[in-house]
Amino acid sequence: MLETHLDIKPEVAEALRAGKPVVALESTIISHGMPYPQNVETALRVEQVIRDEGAVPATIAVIGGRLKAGLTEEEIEYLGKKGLEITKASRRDLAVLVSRGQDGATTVTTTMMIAHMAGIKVFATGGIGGVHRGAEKTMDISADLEELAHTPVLVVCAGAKAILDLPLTLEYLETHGVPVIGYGTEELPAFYSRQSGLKVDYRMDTPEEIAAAMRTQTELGMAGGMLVTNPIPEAYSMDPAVINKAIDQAIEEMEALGIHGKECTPFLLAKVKDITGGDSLDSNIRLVFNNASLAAKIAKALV
Ligand code: PSU
Ligand code: MN
Repeated sequence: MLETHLDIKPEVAEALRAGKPVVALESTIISHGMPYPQNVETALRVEQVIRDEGAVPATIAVIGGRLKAGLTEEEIEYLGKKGLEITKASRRDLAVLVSRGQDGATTVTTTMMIAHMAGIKVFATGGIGGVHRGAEKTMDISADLEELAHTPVLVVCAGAKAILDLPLTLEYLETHGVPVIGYGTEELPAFYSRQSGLKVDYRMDTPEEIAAAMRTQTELGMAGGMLVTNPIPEAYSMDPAVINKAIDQAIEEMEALGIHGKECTPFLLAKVKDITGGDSLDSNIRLVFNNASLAAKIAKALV
């Protein structure tokens, strides 16, 4: 039944059959996370980073109602050009988009879902959604956290950014049984910068160690995922004071405009980019490459 909705790109299907490493990539980052044309350039380059490591990339999206595990260059270009016109697709959107034959840019949540359907175990992105600041009142908690609790896909990200309430995000992950691993660090990285002042659950220093933990989680019959947080390379790390000030200002504007729900993250990303004169976008692009490279190494260690 599933097969009637899922298209696995031949190159990806072949790699999975042959037991070769595959890394999933999301498409909300393309349509909603970055402006055109940097979004398309980044999406294509990040696939190349994965190939250079000897793994096969599978960018995931919903196109014309088909769940796609692996996109062509033309499809990536299409998602990037259409940008915000493409529906940001979380779990609640998936069945409706498919039944209507529409397009969707997959978030961490739906990328994990489709990766799992296709048999892909490792996924690289920039940042995950989390518990938003003020969630005590708004109840704005990303479905990404719930998906990490239930779907056995390992997600490599650069930590969570301060547009979220980081301590509450960690609490939520703990409650739902998701291990948070720091790659080469004990401190939770904060996306644009390496420092958050918070601790991860476990520090691991090699892709092999991470792959072993994921393999064991599966052997134990545990259904959930794992979150690997990979600090942005030193050279591109932003001053926490500068970036946090920009984030505070962006949140103030967002509240004044009454923006809420799924528009929050894309609004804040675009605003922070404007306030920092584009510096945050450069950092964002670099950390995605860094995560793709680590994810490919973990995928290789897993097969
Ligand atoms: N963080 C980023 N860039 C992004 C996102 C998060 O730095 O593009 C996207 C991811 O697709 C993530 C989604 O899954 O935003 C979370 O949205 P929400 O908070 O509405 O669940
Ligand atoms: Mn939300």
